[in-house]
Amino acid sequence: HSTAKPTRGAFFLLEGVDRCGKTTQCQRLLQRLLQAGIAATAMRFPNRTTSTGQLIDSYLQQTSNMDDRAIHLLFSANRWESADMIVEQLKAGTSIVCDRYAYSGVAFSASKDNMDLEWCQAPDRGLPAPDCVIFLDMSTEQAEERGGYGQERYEKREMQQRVRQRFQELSQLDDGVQWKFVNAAQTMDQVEDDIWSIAQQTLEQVQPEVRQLWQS
Ligand code: NYM
Repeated sequence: HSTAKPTRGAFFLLEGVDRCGKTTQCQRLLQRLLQAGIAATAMRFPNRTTSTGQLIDSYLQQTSNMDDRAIHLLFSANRWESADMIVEQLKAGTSIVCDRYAYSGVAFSASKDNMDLEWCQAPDRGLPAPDCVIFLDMSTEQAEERGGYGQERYEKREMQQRVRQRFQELSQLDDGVQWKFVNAAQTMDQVEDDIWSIAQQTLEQVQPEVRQLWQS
């Protein structure tokens, strides 16, 4: 056994329903990693800064409409644009803290009528796979107690309930990606500590190869 540092960075993915505190916790995890001397960077999807991201942003803000399949594929393209960069960062030893990814892509799209889960998974197959999914779990009621939803598309109770259900289904896929459930209704400090211990375990278990998502 050796005490050698992992050969690459770890890919931490935080997922959850809207208003679960994901964005705050991504910042906190990034800080903890940096303070521990671990090279790390933050990422979020959708990345609204690219040209696909701008189309997505206007769809979410309801200033444009799009076919359900077209917007789904755009969300996926928005991730593929970063795929090479993700692998390069990990191989260079930089860990990634990512706010949403393909699981959000499937959970939201597959919560719409006539959108099949497997159809939704297909375009994201082969993306760089995360080393763990840290799921910030919270009931729809608890999320709503946090001051209600915003003005964006999908920020409605019925949709959020379906999305949570879809996330549950995705967590049970035998896709080789470990899911860790964190009770997001705790205080911010408690949630941060839970995430930090998961992150430390994950760092110890990182395998040299970056795996491909949903590839048999
Ligand atoms: N969303 C996010 C999707 O519908 N598909 C995706 O692939 C991703 C990454 O966009 N309600 C939804 C979930 C959110 C919304 O996310 C914007 P955020 O984290 O609020 O910027």
